[in-house]
Amino acid sequence: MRLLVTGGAGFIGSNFVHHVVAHTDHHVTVLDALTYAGNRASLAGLPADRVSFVHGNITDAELVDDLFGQADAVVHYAAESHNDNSLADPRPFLDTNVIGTYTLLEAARRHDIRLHHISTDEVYGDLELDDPQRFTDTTPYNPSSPYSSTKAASDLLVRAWVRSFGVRATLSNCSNNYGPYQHVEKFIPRQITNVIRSIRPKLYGAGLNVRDWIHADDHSSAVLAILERGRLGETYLIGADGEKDNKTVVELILTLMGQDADAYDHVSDRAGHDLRYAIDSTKLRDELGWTPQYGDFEAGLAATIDWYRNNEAWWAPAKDATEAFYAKRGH
Ligand code: NAD
Ligand code: TDX
Repeated sequence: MRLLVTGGAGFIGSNFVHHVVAHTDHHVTVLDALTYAGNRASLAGLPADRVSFVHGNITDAELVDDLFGQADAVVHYAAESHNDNSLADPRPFLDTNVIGTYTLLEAARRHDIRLHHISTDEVYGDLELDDPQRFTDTTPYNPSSPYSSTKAASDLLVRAWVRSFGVRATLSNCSNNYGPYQHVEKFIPRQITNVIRSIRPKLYGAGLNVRDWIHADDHSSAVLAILERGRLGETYLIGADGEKDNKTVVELILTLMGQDADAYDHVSDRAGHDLRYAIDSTKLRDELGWTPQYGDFEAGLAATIDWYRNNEAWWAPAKDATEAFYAKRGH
């Protein structure tokens, strides 16, 4: 199969490309605009006869049309992905997440091509800490931030194009990913690289917010299962039962890196900060037989810490600008 992967130079997209090369015979064409979040080095070392790279924007209808004409299926990761950026400047989120997804849907319709749309659990809003319920594919949409509202909009466009035009699409909403190649603006890599740089980790507010962590490689195996065996028009939630509060995660990073567990600072909270996400992935597991491989969060985190220690050349160019952005916002 010839796969077109949008956003394949980003964190989760590049992990997916590595996964596809390792576990299938598919050929991958990456379409990526190389925004601040895209990095060609995340695809280094992959065989040239399996992966090709196109530098371009998903809002470029002519380019997208051309690439859809050469592919058998499309996996759509490209997005503006960071909540704090969406609070500082929402516009690029509308352009890429909404207009970009619309552009792909129109091309999918013209070419009758199979499309898998990648989304997030944040479209469902947040849960109370003691709520026994977790998100399922019937949970009502209730996004909080400019980021999550544009992802919700993109999901609804996909569903409308399935129903109105018969586009052959599936959707997935995944919880928080961790692993190699994640930008240093995100929580886990920010704290790991802070410790490497002798900067104290920064916890928003009291740090009681809960995220449901999954390794990016487990996200990739789930997407491949949906692409190959998922029912058209369906939404699958992807999660690995990894709920942890932020304070626990920071303390674990510090301990694994040989520091005192309390050697971090509390900083100002994020506006509108979602309290808790939690995924019920029963549908994915029962229908498609998917199971996560990285059951041990502490082991996965230790491997991720090693990766950042061994790949400073990959993340160092982005570190100072990221910390300057946070300093300006009191984070
Ligand atoms: P990322 O910010 O690391 O990567 C995004 C990639 O998309 C970058 O390579 C960037 O250059 C590219 N891109 C951005 N705008 C583009 C455009 N207009 N045209 C072409 N390419 C463009 O993001 P990520 O964390 O890897 O997230 C990937 C996808 O997974 C997103 O759709 C996100 O909503 C979703 N998701 C992320 C998480 C998470 O924990 N990070 C969880 C669930 C879902
Ligand atoms: O320095 C920090 N300190 C801190 O306490 C940062 C950067 C974050 N946080 C908190 C905020 C969140 O509660 O950590 C948690 C995780 O923050 P992010 O890494 O920014 O992720 P989040 O906002 O949860 O969104 C992520 O998961 C869902 C991805 O960025 C999204 O793309 C995905 O859709």
